[in-house]
Amino acid sequence: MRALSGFYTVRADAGFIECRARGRFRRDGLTPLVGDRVRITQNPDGSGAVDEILPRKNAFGRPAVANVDYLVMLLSAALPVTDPYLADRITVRCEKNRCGVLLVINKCDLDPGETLRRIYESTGYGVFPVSAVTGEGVSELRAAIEGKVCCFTGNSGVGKSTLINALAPGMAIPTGEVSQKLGRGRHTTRHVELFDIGSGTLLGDTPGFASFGDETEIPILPEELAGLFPEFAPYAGRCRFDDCTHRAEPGCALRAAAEQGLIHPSRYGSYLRLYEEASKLKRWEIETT
Ligand SMILES: Nc1nc2c(ncn2[C@@H]2O[C@H](COP(=O)(O)OP(=O)(O)O)[C@@H](O)[C@H]2O)c(=O)[nH]1
Ligand SMILES: [Mg+2]
Ligand SMILES: [Zn+2]
Repeated sequence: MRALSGFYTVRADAGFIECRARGRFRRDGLTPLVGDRVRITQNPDGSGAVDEILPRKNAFGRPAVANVDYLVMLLSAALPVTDPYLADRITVRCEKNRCGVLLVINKCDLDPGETLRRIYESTGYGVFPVSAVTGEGVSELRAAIEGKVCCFTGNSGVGKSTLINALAPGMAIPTGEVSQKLGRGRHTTRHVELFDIGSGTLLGDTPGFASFGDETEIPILPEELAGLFPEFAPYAGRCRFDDCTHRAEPGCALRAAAEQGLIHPSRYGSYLRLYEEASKLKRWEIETT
């Protein structure tokens, strides 16, 4: 439930147990993450030791959380207006990490965000128009995340703190972009925690868009990118060329689908931009190895 300076707070049947990790984790280059399922041994003094980390469904570098069921991304058509490209960078990262995605269109009292709604309803991801201020749509979102491990992300000012408070009224969840740096100099430690907001729903760290993901994430290769847009799946293998990159090749089924509006042009546009980015990364990697 919590990681802080080499101490891991584990929720067990017997309650919360403060644990250290066995030395061999360090030797194996493994660190327990918040969200991990672990086996522990309890010491006579009540403290514990993490003996084993059970296989992970997924893991993120930032937020440093494992076994996330849903990344809940907040978007808004009112200020600050969300750039869908920034959101698409993150949906792709979630697909790569095998993590579910929910899209919340917040500030619907100011602007219903019809365009964002059309873009993301076309992806198949769950889309929730809400207003964290009026409470509209909040109970539907609460039901969708019941019993799940979730992390929220979105631009600064999009309403993450307000929405988390609306989901868990009176719980005073510390939502101020929860990753804090404690200490100075060489021994800078990050504090990460999961909060139980009831009904088995656990809320993890809440990074802004800008700090989502980090250098520890596995790079995404250009040729795998199309597979990370779930709504592109019906067109897989239907292009004229087997090695189609879905950019300018003749007979590209995916580009044709985008031109016909079967794939949202905003998502196809993000694909093209991300492809360029991923290609640069790949060239750089080849040059340095
Ligand atoms: N009108 C309106 N304002 C909102 C809504 N959600 C958040 N806000 C306001 O937007 C500002 C930023 O919200 P905050 O929760 O701090 O955003 P965060 O930076 O993502 O945590 C605050 O002034 C909130 O009151 C909403 O649904 N409707
Ligand atoms: Mg906040
Ligand atoms: Zn193609």
